[in-house]
Amino acid sequence: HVDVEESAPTAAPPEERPIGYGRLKRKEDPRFVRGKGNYVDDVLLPGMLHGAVLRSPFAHARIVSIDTSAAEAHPKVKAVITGKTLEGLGLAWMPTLSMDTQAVLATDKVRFQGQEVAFVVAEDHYAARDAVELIDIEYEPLPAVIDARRAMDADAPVIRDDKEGRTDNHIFDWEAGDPEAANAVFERADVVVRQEMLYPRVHPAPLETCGCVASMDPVEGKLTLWETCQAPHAHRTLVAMVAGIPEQKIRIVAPDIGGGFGNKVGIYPGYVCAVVGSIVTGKPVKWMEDRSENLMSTSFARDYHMTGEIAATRDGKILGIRADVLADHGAFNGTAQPTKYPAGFFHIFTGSYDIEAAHCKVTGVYTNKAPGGVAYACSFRVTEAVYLVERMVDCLANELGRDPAELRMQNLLRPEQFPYENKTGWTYDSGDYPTTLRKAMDIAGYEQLREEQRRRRAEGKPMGIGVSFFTEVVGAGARKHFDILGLGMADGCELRVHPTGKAVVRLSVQTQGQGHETTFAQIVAEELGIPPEDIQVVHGDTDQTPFGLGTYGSRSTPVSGAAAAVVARKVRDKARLIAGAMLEVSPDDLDWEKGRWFVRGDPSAGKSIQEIALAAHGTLELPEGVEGHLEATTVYNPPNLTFPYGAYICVVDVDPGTGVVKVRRFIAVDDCGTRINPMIIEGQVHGGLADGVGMALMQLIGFDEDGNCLSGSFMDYLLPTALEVPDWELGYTVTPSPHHPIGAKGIGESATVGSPPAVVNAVMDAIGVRHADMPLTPSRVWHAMHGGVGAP
Ligand code: MCN
Ligand code: CUM
Repeated sequence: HVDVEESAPTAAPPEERPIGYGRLKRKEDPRFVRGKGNYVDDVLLPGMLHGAVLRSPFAHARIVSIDTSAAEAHPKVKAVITGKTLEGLGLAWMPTLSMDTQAVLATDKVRFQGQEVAFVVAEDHYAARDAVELIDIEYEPLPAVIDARRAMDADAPVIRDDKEGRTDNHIFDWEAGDPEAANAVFERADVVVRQEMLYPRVHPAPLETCGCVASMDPVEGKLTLWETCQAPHAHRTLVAMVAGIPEQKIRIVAPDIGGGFGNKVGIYPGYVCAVVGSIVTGKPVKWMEDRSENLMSTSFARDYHMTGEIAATRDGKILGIRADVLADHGAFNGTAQPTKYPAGFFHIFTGSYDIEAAHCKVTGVYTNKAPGGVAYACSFRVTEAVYLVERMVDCLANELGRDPAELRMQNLLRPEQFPYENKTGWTYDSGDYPTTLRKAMDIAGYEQLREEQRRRRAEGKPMGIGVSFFTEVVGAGARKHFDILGLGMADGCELRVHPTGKAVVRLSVQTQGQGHETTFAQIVAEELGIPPEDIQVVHGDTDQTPFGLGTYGSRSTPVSGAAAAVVARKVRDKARLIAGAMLEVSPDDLDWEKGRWFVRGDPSAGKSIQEIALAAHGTLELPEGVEGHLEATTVYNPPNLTFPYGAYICVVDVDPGTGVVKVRRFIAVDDCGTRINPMIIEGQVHGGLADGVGMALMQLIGFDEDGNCLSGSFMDYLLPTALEVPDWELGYTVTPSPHHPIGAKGIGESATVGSPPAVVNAVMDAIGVRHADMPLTPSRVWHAMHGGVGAP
């Protein structure tokens, strides 16, 4: 049953009409709302054992000795695995997504608090946890590097002394743009504003933590690995390379995923240990981390120390932007990003503005903190880039005494400049920025808000209005330029239409809550005219789906969504040939209307896609060169990325006595090109806006000076609830991507990327301070108001 919401904008002009039934209710939700989801922790296999990880209490320490005898003597323990065990198998270290190495279980030193040191396999989860406590380890504590700004000091302890010849904590230097051109515009600018800012370490914190079930079939030599995973095919190849198991003997299954947000892109030591545990015991082994393990040891996000500089003329024309960044990558460089780009896509930091020159420089360093990075709905560091430029534009507005919305309007790229080549090598595909900003200002009632602000100020009530305008870059490949560990970012897709006209589409991407089972059916439905409920979407199982690099960087719609449209068009073309044979006319004389081919000039003579599917499997004599059945495959290699954008306005009230920030209103106008399912898009935006409020006001993975993680639970790491967020006020514009088959751009991370600067800009506007770092907790805001931390 197709359930189309009343409010579906069916009367909208064609370019705004959503794809394949628009606001279709999510096909996956009945199982979720009835408690029938199938998550990794729901996987139960006969004879299954349970693993638990022993973790380091120190941020930096030498391992003197490990005594596992008491744990091994525990009656329910089946195996105790240490770094030594793994060394024997050549598995003590594994490659990271950045071509670095990471300890699976520590052998020489521990390098962050929470690092994996030993793995116990036992009959049940509780016994495994108990036995972990019985392992006796002697550590020799070492001084730790916690502040990235100290990492390159001459006397800083060398963290990665496992690497031959290493004498410091430097990882990489990387730059983009033209330094000379940037210097030239900065020299002739009337105004230069410089600001240091930190995008603090935060965590994606999905509700479902990470884990796996590893089952090695000793007879077939086949490994089945159920994993919380955003990229099953990439994981399979990696497992094959790391463990030396032939790739065809590995099956990765990502069942229902309870949120990923980037946390489930990489491979964690626990997965490798579970595989080894299964090989050693001959039984399936489940490992599921708890909340503290998730927050303390899995892929964090951000941790960028940035210095921004913006140059402008006195009348507010922005000429250039520069950035100097120190990137804290933790103890192992495990960030996920294309090989060419160690700072991800940070070089989109020129934002949405028509400028003359730009230059950025990023230095990566090791610290004694958990590895990972890039995660948390960031589009490969676009979060940091957008935060930098949108804070800098506000700093400039502050310096010039200009209204921040008006200053943005003056500098935004104009529609006729697209496709626009920016100063760091990106080609923005399409956009009409002023219309989008204008729309957000209209929804907000911007002029009235400024009026109200003046009134309230006079009464001693600080109110702030924060604006941000962001341009994202999502949808990597092309495979020539974008890869993970050498695997190019192209995605396969397979579509079969069965004899009764029902279809199955197989994807290489992996939903973690984004609704792919619905929206990908809608894409195929739009192209073939088969109703979405007749189209089954298969994903998350490498035995059943074509190769592709998975879901992150909001690439599913730009890449895999394009593949789904292309494969459906291939099926449609084949259906045309078969319809010609059925109607005994030349295929050239057929026209398509949604769901059927008909004879040009005689619409009554036609064949529906369902009739054609049956004939394709039947006894009909097929034309020369046409194979039977109705199916197709494709691999989509995008010619460019897509550049979604948006204008956000945040209204806050600040309690002058306590520094508590109340987000009163939040207006978000997004443009993700052609909209497939507006309801799902709104859900993605709602989630991302909540993330943004969380990061701006309350989230921080903090450490004390010894490297103890201070944010290991939801008591300390705060997720915003319905109480902390307003009713979101959304709008949209539609500027299709010119190169995408249906004109769609990504949306999954737009709001997380665009909203933090809007909130921070609003708070700074309220308290009249140029800059204070996130999270803007009450104490930080209070101190900033009273000339303390973060005052100009
Ligand atoms: N969509 C649409 N029309 C468009 C664009 C997208 O209807 N023009 C739909 C898509 O078809 C898809 C959803 O919106 O159902 C998100 O699509 P897309 O922007 O392509 O992003 P991905 O599917 O690749 O999702 C990844 C992105 C990332 S990288 C993070 S991080 C994040 C995010 O999605 N993690 C999430 N949103 C999340 N939402 C949930 N519920 N859970 C997560 O873990
Ligand atoms: Cu950067 S988090 Mo998402 O790209 O999986």
